[in-house]
This record gives sequence, C-alpha cells and structure tokens, in this order.
Amino acid sequence: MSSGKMPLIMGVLNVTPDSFSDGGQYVDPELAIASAKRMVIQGADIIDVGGESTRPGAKPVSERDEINRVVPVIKALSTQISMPISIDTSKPAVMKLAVKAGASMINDVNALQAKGALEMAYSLAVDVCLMHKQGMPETMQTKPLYQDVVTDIKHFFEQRIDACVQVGIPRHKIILDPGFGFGKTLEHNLEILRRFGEFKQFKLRLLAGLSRKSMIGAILDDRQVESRVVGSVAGAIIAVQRGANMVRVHDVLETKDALRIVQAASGDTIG
Ligand code: 8Y4
Repeated sequence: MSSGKMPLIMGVLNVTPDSFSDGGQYVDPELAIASAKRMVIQGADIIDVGGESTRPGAKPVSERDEINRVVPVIKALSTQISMPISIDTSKPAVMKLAVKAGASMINDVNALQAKGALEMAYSLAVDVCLMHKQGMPETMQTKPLYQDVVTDIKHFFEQRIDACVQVGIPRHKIILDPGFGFGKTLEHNLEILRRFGEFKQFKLRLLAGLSRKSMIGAILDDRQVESRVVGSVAGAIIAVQRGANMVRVHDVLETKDALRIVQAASGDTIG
C-alpha cells in the first residue's frame, strides 16, 4: 500500500563534437546512438538529445548545424529504443523536425520565449519543460541578483504557464524546472534545492538538473567535472525527496541505484 511514484531518470545525450566527434568537427551519430542505448540499459526513462552546448560561455550553434546533429540521432533512436526522447532546444524549427523524427518532449532552457516557440510547441502537442534562467548563457554567471530567488522563479513560472495556456497548451503537458546553475550563485542554487518543495504549488511535474554542475564542484572544493558523480547523485536524491518527478543526469546507473534504495526504504515493492 505504498505509493511513492518512482521518479523518472532523464539521461543526457549531448550530440556535439566535443562529446561524440568523428575525429574532426562533426558528430558521429553511431557513437551518440550507442551511448543512448547504454543509458537505456542502465535505467534511463527518457533520453534528452541536445545539439547546442548550453554551458556558460559556449558559442551559439546555427539552426542548420543543430538540425544536422540531432535529427539523424533522434530518427535512429526512435526506431531502436522504446523510451521517449526529448529535444533540448530553444529553436522552433529544431523542435518541429525533432518531433517529426520521433521526439515526444521539448526541453527548452529558454522556456518557449523565442519568437514562434509557444505556437510551435502548441502545434506539436508534446510535453514541454519550461526552465528558468536569468540572463544569457554568455553573461548569466556575472552577477546574478534576485529579490528572493524562489519567489522570483515562481513568478516566472506563473508568467510562462499563462503564456502557454494562452496559446492553447494544456497545463498537464507542462513540466517546470528551476534551472540550477543558469544565472544563479552557489547560495541561490542551495536555496532552490532546500526550498524545492515550494514549486509543488503549481501541481505540475517538476524536473531537476544538478548533474555534474559547478554547484556540486564548488561544494566539494572545486572538484573536477568527472569526479562529481557522487555529489550529483546526492543532489538528485535530495531533489526527489523534495518533490522532483524527473532528474536530468549524466550518470544513469549510479542515479538509478540510489533512487532504488530510496524507493525500497520508502516501502515500495522492490523491482
Ligand atoms: C558539467 C556538465 C557542467 C554539464 C555543467 C553542465 C539543464 C537542462 C542543461 C537543466 C533542463 C549542463 C539542457 C547545462 N541543464 N535542461 N539543460 N534542466 N531542463 N551543464 O538543469 O548540463 S545544460
């Protein structure tokens, strides 16, 4: 009679030359596909395919380059795995071709604020994750300021939910994400994590992405990215305990193990 619903694991698939290079400046789709299949075997419930590096300071990618990277991978994956695929993009044209290729969710770090994005998400009729960020990726970490970080993010969510509903997107298709690391200091990120439960007031699904981020590195005395796995798993667990329904992670196996222990201890059936 336990009913804590298992949170979903979203595995990160960065389809960029710095992740899956063919040896030069291009992406090898076969390498990306193999990595996605591995994440599925490890327990990923959804694969988040992104062709534009969203890291602070990364250079923008042209629409055509982004499409050429993600569409072949999504096409192949949608016939080879049964898990849903999300498209990490802010560009309406990429959303359209990605969904046509088999994606069933839009993960937009720009929360559908680009011209035509709201209308595109409506016409595609897929789930959409609205992420909060402050500023532009190039400069967002310069001097993030908030009156009250959680209250400010909640106001942003209210406005973006309203904008979605205005164009006809049903509320139940919306997922909210406070955007750890996107225009936030370490103190802001920790306050968001501590008060994550407040976002449940919208009665929508919540997503949390802390995996390997600089907040984890900073807490662990500037730990390098590849040694942030344990810290990231701890962060994912805390987010889930505070109400996250989905966690976006690089380390699927490790996160899945930890979530299974939490689930077992909560009294749910093992399996
Ligand atoms: C090392 C590895 C250091 C990765 C930093 C990073 C989110 C997201 C990103 C998120 C949602 C990232 C696309 C940033 N973060 N989408 N995307 N939520 N919904 N940085 O938190 O992974 S990219």
